[in-house]
Amino acid sequence: MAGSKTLTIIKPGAVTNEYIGPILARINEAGFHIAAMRLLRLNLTQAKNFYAVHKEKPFYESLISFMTSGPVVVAILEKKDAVKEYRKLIGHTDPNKAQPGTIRRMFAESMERNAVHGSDSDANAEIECDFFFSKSERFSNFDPVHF
Ligand code: IDP
Ligand code: MG
Repeated sequence: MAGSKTLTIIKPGAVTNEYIGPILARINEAGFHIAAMRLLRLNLTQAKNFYAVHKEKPFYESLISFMTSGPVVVAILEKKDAVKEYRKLIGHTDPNKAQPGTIRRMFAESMERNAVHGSDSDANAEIECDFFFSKSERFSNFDPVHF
């Protein structure tokens, strides 16, 4: 269903700090359904492809190095208006500017090490979900045939 899903990554740092559980709790409390999930370590090619849009930015090399530094959790989250609702839940890219109670405000270490990724548009959510998950790995609440 269009507009109902987003991709999140619990980034290295948050995983290392044992924040997987607390972050998933916030996600569930906010009414998101976890439709797919995996723990993995991004290789260099995957990280560069995922963040290709930022390749001219001064922080790109450092971001790639950080994102490949350890395991991450990737997940597809479902809710009405998922992209917008999840961006609201995670807060501003810079944790110092994120509202109290947001995931980044609670769990980020810095602008780069900001705990989680969230897709920024429905089109990118589609691309990013396809980047990590095949159809058979998804268990959508909007497609209850899986249950
Ligand atoms: P977003 O994750 O809030 O969508 P983007 O601008 O798409 O923010 O940036 C992607 C990621 O790159 C951020 O989540 C953060 O990890 C990192 N990043 C963005 N801007 C900076 C910066 O100015 N310094 C260091 N890292 C940054
Ligand atoms: Mg972004």
